[in-house]
Amino acid sequence: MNKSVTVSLGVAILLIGGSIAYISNTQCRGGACSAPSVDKKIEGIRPEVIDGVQIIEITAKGGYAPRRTVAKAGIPTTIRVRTNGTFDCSSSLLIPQLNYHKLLPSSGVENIEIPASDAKGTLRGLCSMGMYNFEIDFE
Ligand SMILES: [Cu+2]
Repeated sequence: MNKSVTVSLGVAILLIGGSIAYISNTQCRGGACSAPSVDKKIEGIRPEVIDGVQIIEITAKGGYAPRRTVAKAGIPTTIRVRTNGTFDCSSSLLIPQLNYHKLLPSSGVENIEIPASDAKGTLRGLCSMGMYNFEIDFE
């Protein structure tokens, strides 16, 4: 084996080894791909309270995110639903417990005010067809 063959063999081994390490780092493990783990991170964030009003942010586009929010019970709350190029049925939002039903604009912000007395238990929102939903747990 001459010198240049040995060097290129070494480079090839390094490249193969590197790409195997790269692939195993980016692979989904146990069916958990990057998207659900991002959702879990968002779920962990407590809603912000501004001037005594709790703001719960929900994004509506191809479903609702985060799917579950843990909020504080018994304080005035605003559910802020954002659409951004939302042309699927998640823009047709229903919150049965609040008798709320509205067709949201494809892009915009909708504030749904909830009095302190209604900020309790579990509040469920869903699209008008019932395929997508989200849940707010007041604790
Ligand atoms: Cu739907």
